[in-house]
Amino acid sequence: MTGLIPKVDYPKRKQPSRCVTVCLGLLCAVLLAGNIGQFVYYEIIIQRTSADPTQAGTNIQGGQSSYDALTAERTQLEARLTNLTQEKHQCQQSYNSLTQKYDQIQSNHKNLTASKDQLLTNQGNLQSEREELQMSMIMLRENRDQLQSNYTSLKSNKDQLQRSYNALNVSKTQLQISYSSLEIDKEQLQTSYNTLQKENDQLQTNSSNLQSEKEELQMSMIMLRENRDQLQSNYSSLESNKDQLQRSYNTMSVSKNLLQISYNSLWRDKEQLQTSCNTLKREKNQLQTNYSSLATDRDLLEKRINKLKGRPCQAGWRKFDISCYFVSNAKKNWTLSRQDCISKGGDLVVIDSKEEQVFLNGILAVRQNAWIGLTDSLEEGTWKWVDGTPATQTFWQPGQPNSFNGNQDCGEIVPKSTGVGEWNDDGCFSEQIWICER
Ligand SMILES: [Ca+2]
Ligand SMILES: [Ca+2]
Ligand SMILES: [Ca+2]
Repeated sequence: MTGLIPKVDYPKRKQPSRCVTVCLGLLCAVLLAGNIGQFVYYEIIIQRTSADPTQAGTNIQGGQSSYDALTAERTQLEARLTNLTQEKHQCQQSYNSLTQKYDQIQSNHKNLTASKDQLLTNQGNLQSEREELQMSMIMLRENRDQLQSNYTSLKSNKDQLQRSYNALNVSKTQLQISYSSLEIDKEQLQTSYNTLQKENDQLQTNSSNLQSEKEELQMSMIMLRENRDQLQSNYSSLESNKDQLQRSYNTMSVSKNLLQISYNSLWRDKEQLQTSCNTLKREKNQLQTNYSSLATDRDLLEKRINKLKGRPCQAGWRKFDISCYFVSNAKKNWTLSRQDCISKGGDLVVIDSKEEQVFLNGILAVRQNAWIGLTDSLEEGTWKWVDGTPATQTFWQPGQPNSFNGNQDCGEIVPKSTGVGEWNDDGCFSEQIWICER
């Protein structure tokens, strides 16, 4: 691994730049010392000249030439100073440039140092990997040796198997021949087996059919036995029924004779009923004739009623519906009152409707009780009108008729200022007004 990255001698690589820097520094110091020396020299000369004016006259000529020489020398020195200044500027520029390069190199050095550290780390890792790989290689070599020995063993086994295979191949050929022979035998046996299978199926079918026939026969036998038992019981039942029927026949014979007698009786009744029916038919025809006659009479009566309704009453009589009414002024007992009405062609009033009751109540004054044609003299408690009809619609006072003292058999009307008026039973001998109707 050391060959992959070449080693760099950084201290050696830094040496040229250091030398250049030192040289430039020394050059600058020399130039500065020259300038200082020249300045000192001129100061001393000027002081000597001003301090000794006597010698000056003598030395003016020599001094003028020295001055010229010094001026020329000064000019040369100034030219050299200018050159040196320019060189110093150039050196300064070079120094700056070198300083920049130095900084650049310094940063590169830092980067390279970091890279080196990284590479060293990588080298360490790679060394450990190499060691692992070496361990693996050792193990692989051991495995290879093991496999080599296994291979040798397998090779010997393979040779042995090859020999066995050859022997088996020979056996296989023999077995192939035997298999072909057995195949032929098997086909023959298969044919025989199929034939036997068909025969077996046929026999199986026959056996099933016979089994079902056997079961059907057994069922038939059981049913026949049951039928026999049923017939046996039916026979016994019929035997008893026959005896019962014989007894019933005897009874029926007696009943038949009785019925014959009843039939004869009924026949006679039927003939009588036929006669009655004929009679009733004749009566019906008669009633029909009567009905027709009554209808004719009804029509005649309606005509007469209409005629009566239009008939005027005599003087002193009042008209209501088809009747005329007479109210007496005199007072008599019930019997004499009735005789008076009969003598006038009518009878005591028969009240046969509420309207008639209202009319009579209206023509009488209050407390003016009057006889009407009502009596129970023929049978106590049975009130009848003078025309013989029973009193159906009545207007009795509460508690009446009471047949007071057992001697009240004649009816009177008791007029009222409100309502329709009431009736009371009174003694027939009492004398009071009466009302006739005709
Ligand atoms: Ca009447
Ligand atoms: Ca009475
Ligand atoms: Ca009474």
